[in-house]
Amino acid sequence: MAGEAQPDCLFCKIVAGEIPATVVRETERTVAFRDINPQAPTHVLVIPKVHYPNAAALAAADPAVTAELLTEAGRVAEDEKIDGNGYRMIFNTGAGAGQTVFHAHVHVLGGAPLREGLV
Ligand code: DGP
Repeated sequence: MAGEAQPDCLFCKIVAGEIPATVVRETERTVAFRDINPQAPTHVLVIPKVHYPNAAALAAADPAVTAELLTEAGRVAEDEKIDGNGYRMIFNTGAGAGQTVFHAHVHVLGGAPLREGLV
């Protein structure tokens, strides 16, 4: 069923505590943890605990948790003190855009000057 944990999903396993992660924030419905392959001094992923393949599917199914995901991403930026100089939230959607884990997540990146431009 939509939203249910998927047995082969890496991020569902992190939610379940089956794979370790460096968790920096957690709510009843979201988890924020450090990316294993950081692309900036701060690189945190914020995910919903429910499984949807990407952010658009999550937003269509559960607007409330989508809003919480963004609120939590902003709080990560505050906690990490990257909000002053600017930071980036990225939702890669589809393999052609670089998505490799098909469980909705937002990347929070900052702590150094970020390259200008979108692609
Ligand atoms: P994306 O390319 O947008 O699907 O981003 C997936 C991110 O997940 C990528 O930046 C690397 C990260 N990642 C993959 N495996 C793990 C893991 O086991 N632990 C953590 N913390 N991050 C992971």
